[in-house]
Amino acid sequence: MVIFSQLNYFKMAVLDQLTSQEAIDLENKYGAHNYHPLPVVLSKGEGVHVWDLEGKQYYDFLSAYSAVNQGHCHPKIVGAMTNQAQTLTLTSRAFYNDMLGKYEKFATEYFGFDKLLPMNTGAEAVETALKLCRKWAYEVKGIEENEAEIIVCENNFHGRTTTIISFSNDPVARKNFGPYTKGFIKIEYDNLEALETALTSNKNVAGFLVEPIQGEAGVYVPSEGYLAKAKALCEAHGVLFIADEVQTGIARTGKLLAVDHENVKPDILILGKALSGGAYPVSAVLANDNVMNVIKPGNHGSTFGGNPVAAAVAIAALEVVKDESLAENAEQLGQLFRSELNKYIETSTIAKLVRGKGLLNAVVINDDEESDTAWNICLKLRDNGLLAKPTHGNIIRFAPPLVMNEDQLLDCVSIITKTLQEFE
Ligand code: IF1
Repeated sequence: MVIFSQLNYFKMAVLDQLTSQEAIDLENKYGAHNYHPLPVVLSKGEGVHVWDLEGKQYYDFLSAYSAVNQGHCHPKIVGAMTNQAQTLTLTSRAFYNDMLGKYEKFATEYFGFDKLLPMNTGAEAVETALKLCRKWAYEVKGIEENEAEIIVCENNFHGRTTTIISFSNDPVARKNFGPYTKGFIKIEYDNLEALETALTSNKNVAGFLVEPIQGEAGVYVPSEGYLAKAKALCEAHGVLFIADEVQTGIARTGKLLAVDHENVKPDILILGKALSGGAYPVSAVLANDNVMNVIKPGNHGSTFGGNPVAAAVAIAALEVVKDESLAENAEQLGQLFRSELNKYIETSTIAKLVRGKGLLNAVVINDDEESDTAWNICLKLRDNGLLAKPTHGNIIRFAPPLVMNEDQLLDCVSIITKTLQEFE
């Protein structure tokens, strides 16, 4: 056995380049099986393209779940990261560093808030927002301690921590992870009556946490005016409106933030993913002083939160969004994408509808949730040079990097429609 494993190791050492199958086998053998990836092994990314180990090129139509909005390995972002990484990577918040204050000033002015609390992952930022909302409820609103309730929506996705899955209704994400955190009221998404009822029948409501578009649920765009009316209801009841823009933010939906489509100003804004352009884990919670100032030294923190590399990367990533007009591009190309797909859907038996905003879209496949049709379509899309993945069952999310141009988009529409044609 020893000989075999040494030989095997030697073989691997000699093979500085793995085959895709070898890479998959390594993950299956040595990695936890907490994902079921599409069978493709990526080894290079640039702009809207990724390449597998055998050198095949693909259009990336997932963008790492909307983290790579600025395109893979954007030179300005990678340059900022490389430069900072060779200067000072991490100080912890035990000391000041010369990058964090600059980033906080830049980002609070960029999004229009008084303060920013820096974290690393989206889930950490959501957890931070929940803690902030609760503390504000006890110390400013005057709710009795440990009695605060936060309203959330059915079919939400806000991350994978124990508290966050406590208010998920996805059994796969939730089962056997109990006991669950209390203090959450679930209501139907895009239902203002349900929100009003929850606000009027519970005296301890502290906040309303909502995705401006429900991404993982299948790119559910709420009715026109929902966000604005929901914010108004929260205001009327002295409840914080908390927008989770981890997936919908940073120009993805055709505006800088998805809430901008309705000119809604959240009381707490949660950002992640493309805040770094996918180069480095960077997330953030933004709020005005009346909320953020309840946080005192020692209340909250993180080893890597606000580190110099994250600060440098986030500034560059946000500059790229404006310099390259990514929101405007997402708006235009998104309209083109949906209008082209709708032409195909008119006569299709396999594709039921396309929905979305900007370049966050999904196509609903005409088959039931349990079928593997959407998965098989994604396998064929992969063979035809485009990578996408179903969200739930029969819904395929299409979310390319926002740096795509019109010719590339039309090329992708052609790949998608030709692939769907094979399933008619
Ligand atoms: C997975 C999708 C899932 C998010 C929103 C917070 C977070 C996410 C609106 C947490 C993360 C990722 C997580 C990843 C798959 C992907 C995802 F919707 F984007 F497709 F799962 F629903 N708020 N979404 O979408 O951010 O901690 O991951 O940085 O967990 O499988 P994170």
